[in-house]
Amino acid sequence: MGRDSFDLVIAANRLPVDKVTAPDGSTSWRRSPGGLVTAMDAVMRDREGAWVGWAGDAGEAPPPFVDTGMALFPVALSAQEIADFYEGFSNDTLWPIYHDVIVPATFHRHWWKAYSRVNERFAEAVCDVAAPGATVWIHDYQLQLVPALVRARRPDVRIGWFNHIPFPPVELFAQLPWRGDILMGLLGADFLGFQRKADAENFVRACRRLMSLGTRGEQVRVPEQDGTTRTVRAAPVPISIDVAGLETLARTPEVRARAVEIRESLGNPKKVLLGVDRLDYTKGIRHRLKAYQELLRADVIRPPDVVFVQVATPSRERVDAYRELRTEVERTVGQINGEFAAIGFSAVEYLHHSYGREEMAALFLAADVMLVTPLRDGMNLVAKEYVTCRFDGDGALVLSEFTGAYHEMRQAYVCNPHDIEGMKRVITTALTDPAPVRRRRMRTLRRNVRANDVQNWAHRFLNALEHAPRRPGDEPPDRPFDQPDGATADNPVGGHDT
Ligand code: GDG
Repeated sequence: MGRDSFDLVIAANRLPVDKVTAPDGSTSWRRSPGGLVTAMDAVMRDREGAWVGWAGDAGEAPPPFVDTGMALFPVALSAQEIADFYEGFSNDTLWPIYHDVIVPATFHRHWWKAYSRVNERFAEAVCDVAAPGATVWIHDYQLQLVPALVRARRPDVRIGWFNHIPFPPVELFAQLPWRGDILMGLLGADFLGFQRKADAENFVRACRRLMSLGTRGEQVRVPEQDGTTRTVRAAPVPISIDVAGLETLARTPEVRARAVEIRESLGNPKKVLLGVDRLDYTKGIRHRLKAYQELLRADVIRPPDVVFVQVATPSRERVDAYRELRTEVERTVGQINGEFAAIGFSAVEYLHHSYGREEMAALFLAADVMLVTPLRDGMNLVAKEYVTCRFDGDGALVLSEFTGAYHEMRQAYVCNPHDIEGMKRVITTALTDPAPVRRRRMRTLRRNVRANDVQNWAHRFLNALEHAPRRPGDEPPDRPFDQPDGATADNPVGGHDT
């Protein structure tokens, strides 16, 4: 590795590469699919960039290496830390709290200790490679303590953090025994980016209510140990996808031919419905299946005219709530097929695998109706990927109003996944609307997604970080900071919103 310090340092739980083991036992790195890598490509083109993250295996970390033009610095996680920091605190404490407590959160003090320790390790790794005055961009809920830990060691660097998932309302966030440490960890940043305006507002409100900090609009005032104050800005910067790259892929003759082949192997139904999700309880797969089952029972739709393909990518299989979800989803799929399939065709094609990008694009192109019905989702990239692949202008997107994507894609067939009757109506409309109506909606959706692609998102984030006010006086002096609104340590969620 040539350099040892960098102007731009990314820190994310995972490195942007996966280890591949060949049949002869040799190993190499393959760039992970996913928009974040593409976005970083765009911003690293003109600067020297480094990426700090876990390489995916328990135990000692591999030495730093360069891959696809990025300097990669692996952080080690022991098997115990994977269980406590990652599966435990990140995915079984924070994830449910940040997603409306769809399942109850689990609290363990030793998970929190592991979370703090691993965040320390990430912060050290970042400080080791950041050049003087560097820009540090930290990602997601696994690394919420890193901003303050980096600032304590390196006051010279500019620190940004982006939350890929929702930030919960203060009433839910307040359940966390370590809520104060998390808020102070995040407030080490200069700029905090969120998917929706409501997420940024929830964060600012939590600072006011739980930490008694002064706030004004998007800004939070943080007292420093030396008696001065600092300003931190929290604002929405909704993430997107690599629109040009994905559309180019969808237009290739191979992907188009594969889309035709997929429909043929499904028996050329009149309508194909599709769901693509990590098998996660936030994604609303159970509610979607229930609505579909009731539509079948009411004879509104019937196989083999209609078939529903559900890709459920394996996810977090060592966490109990995920194991239970899988059992339940698979039981329902079995029930639906038992009732409505016949020899030679099924009512639900359930695929518990992960597929290549080409296959995903072909599935999108083959689907008449895309069902994106999460109970809560930070953004949901699948919604944006579907409309991007529909260069033919056809297709219908059914979209939950509880996704971040809904705020940019209101021309979709919008549904509330908790309202099964309502969801059935929306799915029926999406299946039966005349082509001109469908195509008009799709045209607007495609335009909206194109207007904010992932490269644009990365530039917007870095621009906001660069211009974030750092000291009082940097921000426009239009009105005084709101004082904390009467909340106390005993009654943190009391008081009124201003
Ligand atoms: C988090 C937030 C936010 C899925 N299966 C396969 C596959 N995928 C791809 C999809 C999409 C991505 O994975 C999933 O992104 P989502 O946005 O839908 O959801 P999360 O994984 O929960 O992501 C979310 C996101 O971060 C970004 O900020 O939008 O709200 O929860 O790109 O296409 N890709 C391939 N094979 C699969 O089997 N190749």
